[in-house]
Amino acid sequence: MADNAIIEKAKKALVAQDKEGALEIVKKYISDGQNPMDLMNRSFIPGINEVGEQFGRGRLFLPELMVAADVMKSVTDVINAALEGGTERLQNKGTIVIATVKGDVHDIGKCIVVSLLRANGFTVHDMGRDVDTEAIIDEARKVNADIIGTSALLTTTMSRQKEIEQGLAAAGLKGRIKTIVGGAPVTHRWASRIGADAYAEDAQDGVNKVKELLAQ
Ligand code: B1M
Repeated sequence: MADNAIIEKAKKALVAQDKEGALEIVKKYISDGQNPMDLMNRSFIPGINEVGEQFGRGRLFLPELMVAADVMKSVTDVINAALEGGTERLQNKGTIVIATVKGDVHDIGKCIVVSLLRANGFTVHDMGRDVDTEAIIDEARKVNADIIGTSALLTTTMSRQKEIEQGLAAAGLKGRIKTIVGGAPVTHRWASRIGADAYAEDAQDGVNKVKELLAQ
């Protein structure tokens, strides 16, 4: 279990937009053989949420939000590399196409989900962010995906997740390709309303739900 002082220090470095400080803590943590998801869940996610809250209240402005996002992205990249590199590749347990929906550039959470899925032996086609609905469905068809996963962070882009369900139904693929949705404004209720097969609250929940969907 991580030392509370390190957890607090890492969170503070992110909120203070101190990239060097945050990276130093992460690298040392990993080289000490500790689980970096501990740092992600207890320092960096609460830290970026605090930044988002301050931005929402007008206490931080867009340039500061962007610098904090850059720090978050850098530490996430290091943590994701450690997660993926440290895992022995097993046989493919299932194929997932994943993307952040059209009009939405938030991809930090989606990248964490991708890394944890890969670390658990799934083949993931990560299409990136701001991805067109049709392109996501085409890719899923092309790679014979079992599941499409989408992330939406804006209330204005959540409707793209509904478009995926409608697109799959129109293509006669609903039910054959399962869907999972996530992102900060997304809820279980939203997932049920649009007819998605699963909702995941966080990355670990995403892995669990993917396993459940593939077992059905
Ligand atoms: Co923006 N942003 N942002 N932003 N941003 C939010 C989302 C916001 C809530 C901030 C606020 O006002 N308090 C607000 C949205 C309000 C709303 O929709 N009602 C907002 C806004 C307004 C905007 C802009 C419009 C600002 C502007 O330009 N005026 C703009 C929009 C750009 C666009 O997309 N078109 C914008 C831009 C940006 C940055 C580029 C600066 C940056 C993103 C950088 C990047 O991602 N590469 C950014 C950031 C960093 C945030 C906040 C602060 C943090 C998001 C984040 O990375 N969280 C965010 C506030 C917040 O969410 N608290 C905010 C950490 C990440 C690990 O969590 O992504 O939720 P999250 O992922 C979690 C779970 O949700 C889940 O697992 C992850 C790990 O636990 N999950 C899944 C996510 N996807 C999943 C998929 C799954 C399963 C689980 O299966 C497929």
